[in-house]
Amino acid sequence: MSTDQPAEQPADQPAEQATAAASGAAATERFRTHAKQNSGTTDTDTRRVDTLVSELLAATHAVIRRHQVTYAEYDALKAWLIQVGQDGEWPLFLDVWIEHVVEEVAGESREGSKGTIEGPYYVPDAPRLPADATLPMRDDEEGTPLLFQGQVTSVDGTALAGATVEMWHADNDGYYAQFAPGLPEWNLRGTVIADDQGNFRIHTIEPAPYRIPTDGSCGRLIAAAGWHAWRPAHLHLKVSAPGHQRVTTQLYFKGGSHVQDDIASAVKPELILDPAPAADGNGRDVTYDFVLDKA
Ligand code: MBD
Ligand code: FE
Repeated sequence: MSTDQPAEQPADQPAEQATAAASGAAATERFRTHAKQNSGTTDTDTRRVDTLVSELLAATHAVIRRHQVTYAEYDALKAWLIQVGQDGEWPLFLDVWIEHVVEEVAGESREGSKGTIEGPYYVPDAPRLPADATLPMRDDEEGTPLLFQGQVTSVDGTALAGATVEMWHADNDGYYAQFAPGLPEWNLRGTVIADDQGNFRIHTIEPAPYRIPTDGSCGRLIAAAGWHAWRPAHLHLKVSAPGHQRVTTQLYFKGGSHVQDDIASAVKPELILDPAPAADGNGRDVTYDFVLDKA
């Protein structure tokens, strides 16, 4: 993942040189070494594979008949599918256009805090930090300072001492460490351990909206279909505690661009923050509490 990245680049060569192929390759490698639920087709029942794949194919056949799909269109699809793999953009494609429904199904029976998709850019084992912490960042990290604080409790109201709050997000240019060149390995990524009351205070900066790379296959699809390429600015989180289900979520900013039309369909009303001007006059503060379902 980070191993084939150039080491630190000079400050005059910022992350704008990020390419779809480089971030796609990193996301593909990350998935191979740490698939979301660590499972594959090997433990899926034959009859279920038959049902799911047969219905998926039948849905595709129906679209071809309904829209009289031509050989030219079939070949364009074939070329595009081949290229998605070559660009390493399957994680991006799947997480942007499909994962939200998988998450909807998976989260249906949970009562605690709402989750949403994980996306392609989570990396486990970010540096462990105390309950009152600043995420790793560059000395001259740009962006509005943000204090994100809250408490982790169980659905029964008990404070969850020592809960783990993993946070990762893009920088002020919309780039993720380990998936764009020139960023320190753990920039804006951390594993915060809540205090004995389940409280945490995380100092970071507000991320910029994320734009799907335009130079790869997903970008070509977006252009060909006349869509936009944007996700609203967001913080990614995984919150966990012993005896409880881990929640994977994202939080957005009220009034931010594309909160209403996220290309990844991953915004829910419960996930929109409304930060206030900071008490110390520097940036913004927001409180958001997490409630975890029992395991
Ligand atoms: C992201 O940052 C993201 O969170 C998702 C879901 C897809 C692409 C980029
Ligand atoms: Fe993201």
